[in-house]
Amino acid sequence: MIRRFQIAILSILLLASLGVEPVHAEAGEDAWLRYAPLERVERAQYESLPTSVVVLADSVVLKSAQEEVIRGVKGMLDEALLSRKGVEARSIVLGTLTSLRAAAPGLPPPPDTLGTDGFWLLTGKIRGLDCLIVTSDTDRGVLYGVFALLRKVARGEDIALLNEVQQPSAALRWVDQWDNLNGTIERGYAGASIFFEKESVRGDLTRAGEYARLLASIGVNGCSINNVNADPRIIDDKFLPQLARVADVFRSWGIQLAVSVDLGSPQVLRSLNTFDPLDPRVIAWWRTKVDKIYQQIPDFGGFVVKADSEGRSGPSSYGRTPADAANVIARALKAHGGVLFYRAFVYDHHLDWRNPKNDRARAAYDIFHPLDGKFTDNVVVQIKYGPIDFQAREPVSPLFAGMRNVNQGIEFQITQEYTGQQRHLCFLPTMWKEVLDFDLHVNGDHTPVRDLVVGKVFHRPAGAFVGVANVGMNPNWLGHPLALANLYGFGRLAWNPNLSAATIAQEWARLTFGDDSVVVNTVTAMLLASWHTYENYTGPLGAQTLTDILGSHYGPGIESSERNGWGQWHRADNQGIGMDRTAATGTGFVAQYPPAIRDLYESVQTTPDELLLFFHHVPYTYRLHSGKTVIQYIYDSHYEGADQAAEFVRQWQSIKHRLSDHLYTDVLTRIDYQAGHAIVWRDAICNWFLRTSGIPDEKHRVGNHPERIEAEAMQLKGYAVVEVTPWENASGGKGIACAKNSTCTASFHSDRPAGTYDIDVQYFDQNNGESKFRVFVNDLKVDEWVANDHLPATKPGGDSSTRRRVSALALRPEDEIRIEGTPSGDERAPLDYVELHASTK
Ligand code: GCW
Repeated sequence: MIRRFQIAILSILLLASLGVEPVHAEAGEDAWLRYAPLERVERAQYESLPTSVVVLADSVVLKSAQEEVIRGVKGMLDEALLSRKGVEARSIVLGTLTSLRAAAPGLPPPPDTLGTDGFWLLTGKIRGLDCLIVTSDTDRGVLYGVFALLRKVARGEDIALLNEVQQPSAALRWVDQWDNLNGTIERGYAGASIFFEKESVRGDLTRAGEYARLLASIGVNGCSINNVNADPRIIDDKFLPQLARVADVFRSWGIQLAVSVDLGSPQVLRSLNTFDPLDPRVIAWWRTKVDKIYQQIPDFGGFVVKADSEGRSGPSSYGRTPADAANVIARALKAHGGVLFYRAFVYDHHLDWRNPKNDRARAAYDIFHPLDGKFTDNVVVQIKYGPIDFQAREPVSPLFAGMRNVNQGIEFQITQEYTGQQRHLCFLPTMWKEVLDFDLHVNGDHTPVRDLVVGKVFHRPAGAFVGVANVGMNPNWLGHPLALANLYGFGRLAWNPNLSAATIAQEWARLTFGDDSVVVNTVTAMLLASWHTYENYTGPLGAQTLTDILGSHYGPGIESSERNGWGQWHRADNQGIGMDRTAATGTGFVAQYPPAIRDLYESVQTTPDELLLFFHHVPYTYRLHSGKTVIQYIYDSHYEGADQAAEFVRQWQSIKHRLSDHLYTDVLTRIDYQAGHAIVWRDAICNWFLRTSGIPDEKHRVGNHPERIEAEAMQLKGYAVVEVTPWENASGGKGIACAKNSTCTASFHSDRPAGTYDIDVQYFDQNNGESKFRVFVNDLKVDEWVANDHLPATKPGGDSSTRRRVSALALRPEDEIRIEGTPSGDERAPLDYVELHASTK
């Protein structure tokens, strides 16, 4: 570490002595707020920028705004702005409209209403001096204006003449964290909680403050900090001072603190023998509790509730409805201006899978639609974008069209639970945009989801965007440097859902990596291709992500969806695949949509291919609109997806010299792994469908791997053959594991012509040991490594399968290739196969 630091310092000194600035793109904890120095040419256009910054009133938020301008201008333009109390010279002026009017009575009114969080950027004269004004009705709006201004500079935009108003589309733009009090995070893939450790709020909340700054920069205004599977202790009286400390670090960034609460709290925390929401003692309990919270946190945002879902307690225990429960708590919050988010993710996870009429997709609508009009106006019903659960492809939830007299919020998942867990590149704004742009045709009108969720269509007082973020202590917040584009994209879409995915990708790449257009364009192209690529190798035609839904939600697990009560069924058998959700013959789910959409999905002919299997059960030989059969599509899309994942590696390699070594290697390691894991996915799904359908791949790829040598077919010393379950998650259904406590070997002789080869060693890297591997060609050691990744697996299978590439080896016929594996703990140096490819180098 120290050595690396010394080298970094030396290279900076060296570059400085040469008068050269380091220009290589970097990422890291500053994320998109790096304020990297602009190139000289671009900097020139900001020469006439004011040299001081004036804040018209005292407030913690305005102070943040002022410090941010100073920080941004220093970083990008190397100018030290002076902070002033009054306008004495050309200045950047920050303040609310009211204070601005007092300072500059002659100022015209803004060209548009600003709303609570909107802002106005304006170049104008104050006391005859040219000023750059950032104003709003609220301090928070000024802060957002400052970030927008700095974004313009970072992107080299002209700011000489500004007169621009921006308002957010939704009043509530929140992120949820699923952090547990012990510091773990449910479905978090980037280290420990930034909020909690050892059953308490962390002593050092520096990261929480930095997170608040990141969130503010994209216009997020609320954050619920604990798991929706809530620990009742979060609102124990003893805990409230700790929550107040988090609220303190959030406050200066305009972020309202919220928490998730367990409906059983009145019973668990105090010896009430009930949590029946309509029991007067329970009503009083919530009121007192909420009052106490507001005594300590006057700007508290509110609560998030997950109830009657996945084993959580809920109103159904007392025959009460979600509205009964929500309203009791919401009324207590209302007195203080707080909001209650009640999640519509309520379903029975013990559904009888034998009954073809049962359908988990129906649950949210069946339960909440009848409650339309029954929630108080500070309740937001928080609806996942699709009717199942954050899958890589789902139709939009019909509930967005089904509740006219209730505030709605849309819930997206920034943390990539079902979309590669930040080990796979998957830029989600592309998917979110499809959801937001989807026209549900309420009353036959143009009613895209983006208008429904913000309350525009049904004239609701509030609307919300919620993103489950799950950032952690990992320096770059989400683990994968490119995954931060998802957090950025969430905030930008919550602010303005009309932005395109391409604009967001490009903006993010530019802010994060600087102004090298080759880097920006390459990264943008990778981001934009990534969701569809992921979908291609993980789940076809709307059959959902074919992952292990009973365990990690990570690698392939095709049958884990079936024959259990969770209801993520795809109903694949040896004749066909898909859920019949039609009104005529299926579960009737389609009838939950407005007529135009119902008709679209009711008919197999008009259902778009990408959702075919979500709505219909069809034979494998069914022909898609493209003319391809379903089975051939499954094969082709998985091969295309894996090929595209390999392409990401080449794209990233093509910009190597423009990136810092650290960034290059960090991302390369991940996308190289992804390319390997995409092959694991491809093979598992293709082989499973080949065996199940009995229909061969027209292109003869599936099941044919002439370049592959199965480990179980090698000469083994100490290694034993093991069956892998499910079988499709290992090549040939088998692997080998070292049965001794010392080193085992697996070897074979090359039967290829003399040449240069890349050797891919496919092995299993479990998280319960750190096996060592060494590769020899004859007696020459050509590679060695330790299997010490932390993949979500304790046994050989689709979650742990990974590969090591040994590049550019000269091989002669009959050369012996030998792999030595030394087990560690329960990880028995397991291997799946080796492939020899003519080298590309
Ligand atoms: O997707 C599922 C997750 C659960 C999560 C649940 C939810 C917090 O697997 O881990 O619980 O959704 O959204 O409540």
